[in-house]
Amino acid sequence: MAEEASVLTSLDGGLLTITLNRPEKLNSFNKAQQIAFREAFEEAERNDDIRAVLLTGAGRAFCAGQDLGDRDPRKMDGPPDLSATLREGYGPTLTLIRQLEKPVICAVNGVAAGAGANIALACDIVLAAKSAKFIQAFAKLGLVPDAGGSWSLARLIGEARAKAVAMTAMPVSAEQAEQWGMIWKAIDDDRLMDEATALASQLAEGATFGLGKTKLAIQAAATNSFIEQLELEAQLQGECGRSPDYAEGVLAFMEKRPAKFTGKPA
Ligand code: LHQ
Repeated sequence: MAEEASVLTSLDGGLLTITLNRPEKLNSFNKAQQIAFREAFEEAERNDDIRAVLLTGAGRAFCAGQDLGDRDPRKMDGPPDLSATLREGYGPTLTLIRQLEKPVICAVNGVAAGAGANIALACDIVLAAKSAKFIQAFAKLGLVPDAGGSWSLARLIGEARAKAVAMTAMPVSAEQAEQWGMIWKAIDDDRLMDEATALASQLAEGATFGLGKTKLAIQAAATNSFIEQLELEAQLQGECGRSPDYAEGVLAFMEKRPAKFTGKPA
């Protein structure tokens, strides 16, 4: 029997749903899953019909990070090259997620540990089931937070909390994560997928060009000065102003009807 795909994708309207699918290993990443995961985001970037992405996990977990079964020191000749795993494996996919000019929504359906937690935090809008937990498991392994975690945590929850959760590996509940501003919303478990799908579908029908530029602008604010950001806004707004969705948005307002966006660029 053919092995089941470790990453499932489905396209419904403009929404691409990506599901991590190794539930018996809590969707932890082996090499094949890492590659399939990257390919799913490459498709999201390449295919103009895709206007938003919803990322989630199969089974009771979102993702337990790296598959530690692949790192068993008893089965290895020497220490692994973790720099290579990050540079060649996780890094390019995380870069794709951050640079993709389309909204990426994450529905954290259960525990998110190690790289799994930080992949979630790299997404644009994160919803989590109230039973889900975020665990910076790295401290238990003698590692630093990776998959962008040291960056995301420091920016989202500030240095004091970031250092504490990273050094203690304490599980952070979804509700705590919401209160800290680490995620957008904690949602009752049985409502998570309906709410996440509704939000992602709504965004997939939005003014994709403008939403993509909104994402880039907000991300750039982390390193730009206020003055630089004003200039970036002027430049991006110039591009948005030439997009068909801007004309449609204004027309729809004047005609007192809902806008019908195409997501097409200027
Ligand atoms: C697992 C895993 C797992 C394999 C659960 N691997 N099987 C990046 C680049 C390069 C290298 C190194 O690292 C990184 C980034 C990283 O992600 S490092 C961090 C790696 N992840 C962890 O340290 C988390 C390890 N897992 C856990 O701490 C727990 O499993 C959590 C807290 C996630 C869930 O706990 P429970 O709900 O109690 O479930 P469990 O522990 O019983 O796990 C269920 C099964 O899943 C079990 O298998 P089994 O055959 O015994 O039923 C686990 O062995 C397996 N599993 N995580 N990462």
